[in-house]
Amino acid sequence: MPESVAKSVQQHEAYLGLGANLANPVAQLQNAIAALRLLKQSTLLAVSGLYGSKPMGPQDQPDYVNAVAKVSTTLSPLALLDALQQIEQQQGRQRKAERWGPRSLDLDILLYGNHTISNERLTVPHYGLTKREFVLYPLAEIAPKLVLPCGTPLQTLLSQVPLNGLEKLSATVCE
Ligand code: PH2
Ligand code: MG
Ligand code: MG
Repeated sequence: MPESVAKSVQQHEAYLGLGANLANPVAQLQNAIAALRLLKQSTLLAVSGLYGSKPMGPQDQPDYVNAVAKVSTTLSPLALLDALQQIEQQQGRQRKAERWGPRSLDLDILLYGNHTISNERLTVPHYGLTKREFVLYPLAEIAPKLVLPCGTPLQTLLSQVPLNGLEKLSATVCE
C-alpha cells in the first residue's frame, strides 16, 4: 500500500492548557496562541479568554495567566506533545527541577478525544484537570457540555471546585 494511503488521517479533538507566570505572561499566552494557529496537521478551533489565577504549589511566585484552547489534529499524542514542547522552547522556557515552580510558558495536553493515555512522557486526561480551577473554568467557557472520558460531566466538577480568586482578564486573544 502506498504510504499516503497507509497513514492514518484520523482527526482528534484535543484540549490544551496554557499557563505562564514569568516574562510578560499575557504576551506569552498570546504568542503561544499565534503559534498554535500554525501548528502542523492541526486547526485551532477555539480559545478561551485569559484568566488570572493564584499559584498552585509554591506561593512565593507570581500569579499565573491561564487559558484553554481546542484543536483538531491528526498528530499522534506524542507528536502533539513534541510540537507543544517546541513552542515552549521557542518562547524561552527553562526546565527547572522545582515542582510547580514558575515558568514562562507551559502547554499541557488536557484531553485527546476520549482517549486515556499513560506512558512515561504523557498522562491524558491531565492528572490535575479535575481539581484545578484555572483549567476547569476556561475549559467550560469553550466546552460547557463536555463529558470526560471517565463519564463525569465537566459541570459536575465545576460545582465542586471553587474559583479561588480566578478572574477573567480584559486582555484578549487576537482573531
Ligand atoms: N502551573 C503549574 C504550577 N502552578 N498555578 C496556576 N495558577 N496555574 C498554572 O498553570 C500552574 C500553577 C505547573 O504547571
Ligand atoms: Mg502544567
Ligand atoms: Mg506542562
